[in-house]
Amino acid sequence: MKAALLLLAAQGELAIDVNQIGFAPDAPKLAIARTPDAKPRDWRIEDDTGLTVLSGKTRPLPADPRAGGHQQAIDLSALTEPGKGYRIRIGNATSAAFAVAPQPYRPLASDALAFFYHQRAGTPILARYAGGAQWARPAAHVGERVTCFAGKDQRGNIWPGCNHILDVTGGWYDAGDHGKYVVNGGIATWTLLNLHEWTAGTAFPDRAQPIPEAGNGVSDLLDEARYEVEFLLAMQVPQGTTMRMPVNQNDPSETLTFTPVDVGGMAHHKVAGERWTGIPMRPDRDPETRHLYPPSTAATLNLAAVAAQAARIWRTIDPAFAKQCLNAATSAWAAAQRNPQLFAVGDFAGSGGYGDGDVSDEAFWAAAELYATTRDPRFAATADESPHTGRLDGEPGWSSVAALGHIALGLSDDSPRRDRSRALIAAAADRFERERHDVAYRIPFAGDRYAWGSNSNLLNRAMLLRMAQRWSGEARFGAAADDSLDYILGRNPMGTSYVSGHGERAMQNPHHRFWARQADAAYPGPPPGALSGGPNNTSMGDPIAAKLKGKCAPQRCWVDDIGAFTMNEVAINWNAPLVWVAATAP
Ligand code: 9MR
Repeated sequence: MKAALLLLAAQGELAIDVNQIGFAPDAPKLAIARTPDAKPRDWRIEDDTGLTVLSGKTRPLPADPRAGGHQQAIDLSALTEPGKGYRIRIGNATSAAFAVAPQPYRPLASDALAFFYHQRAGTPILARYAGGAQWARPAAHVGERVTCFAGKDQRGNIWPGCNHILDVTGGWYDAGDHGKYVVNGGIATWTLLNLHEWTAGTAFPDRAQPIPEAGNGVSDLLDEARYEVEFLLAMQVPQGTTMRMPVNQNDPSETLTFTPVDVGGMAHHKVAGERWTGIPMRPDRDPETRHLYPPSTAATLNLAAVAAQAARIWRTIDPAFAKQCLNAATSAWAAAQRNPQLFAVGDFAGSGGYGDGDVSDEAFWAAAELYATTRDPRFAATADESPHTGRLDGEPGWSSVAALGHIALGLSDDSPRRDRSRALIAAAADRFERERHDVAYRIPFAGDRYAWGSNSNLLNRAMLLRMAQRWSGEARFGAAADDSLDYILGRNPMGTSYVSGHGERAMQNPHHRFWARQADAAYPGPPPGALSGGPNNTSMGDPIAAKLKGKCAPQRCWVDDIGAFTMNEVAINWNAPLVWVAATAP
């Protein structure tokens, strides 16, 4: 019955889905037509004067339950003449405009990085950097000197608080909320720093971006990343600190037992408000009391990994900062060794959990980064003993970071470990690349479970594919990475570019407390370059998603609505791989 309804909903539609930025002249170019039936149709492409420049017939594709309805392929690879404002037409249906141009994703990469400037806490966002007065805002959460949450969490566990106060001003807001989380800050920062390493420092050189640090002689990519690295460092607990903590309890639903623990060198899991604020909410108007939340092993290992990575990057650029990072990394590592099982189990109101009951991948990642930076054989031995050494299950995400460790080793100059990690990444890329041939929209993900932030999963796959392409020379890997970008930018059954401001039919109403025009006309819409989390058919927990439950094909479980936080939020760990993939696109 439900399936029948789906089919009905899809019937009668005639639409053309295409990457709304466009293509490099020599790139393969695929668009997808959604048609009422499987009958082939004539298509033509018009240029911006209305002249037909190419035509052909659609090729019906096998039914794909991930998309629902009927899809047909339009191969426009023969369109190589540079131009703007091309459109594909089938009968009365017209695609969004797109361009054929060399390096078409440069502006996208820059706007995607600008997202991080907009998300900065503790500093005013100035019109001259923000791309317009509507996105300027006063400094918020300034002088953020905070202590630990004390009292009852939502499950009735009583947290004792702590005696220290940390100044954790700065860093990036995580997403549409104003929480700052070490776990998620870790992978987001790592991704930007890795882009610096991957491109040998050529991505976003000094003065490439409109940020306050432009002109300081340092890469703007590093300047932006450092804004968060310094926050991560600030989240470290002073040496010699004891706190009462739940140890080795990884089920958040159980009643917790607290024992005294030496937490010196660990990182607090997050700093956030006591309750969720409503929408809209300019951050400087946030009325909530903010607290540090308990340290966790996962946050500590995130700090160890990113600080180790930062230490090798800044070694020549700012040796004193590099040294500070290395000290933080090694002390965090030691603290995590001492406390390998402090899980983030508190069920606190007002912020996300980012809980993770398995930190073996975080330990592998941190050991790999520390080894790559120090070449200390102890870290190599720890990485070698890890269950993650000989395997790579999938793309990275905030809770599964083994791939980041393999990338660190894959970029190191220790040849046996480098080759082993590269081989694992190539094997994963090979699996991803094969998957795209089973999918009507030809993306390197053939599953039918679309996670919270699914667009970022796809982009993280694209990152691994690009790495495999460079290391193997196989063009199919790069083509599969390009397919991911095509999908993100409009070749999807929502007919939407999931990046604000990039494409004629782009996302406009992210779940964000400041880019909240949909909720309040006095607030701005999103600046260009913010990536929607994307379709989510696995945790449809917001009121908009709840209405779609059971009624959408996986790739269509998405609504451009500010209330749809499970489908249309933006987040630092999602925009970071967008920066990576856009900046490395041909
Ligand atoms: O990205 C996170 C996703 O994987 C989780 O399933 C979800 C629910 O715990 O939380 C997401 O992260 C959110 C975080 O908890 C709070 N800030 C916004 C993040 C993106 O929605």
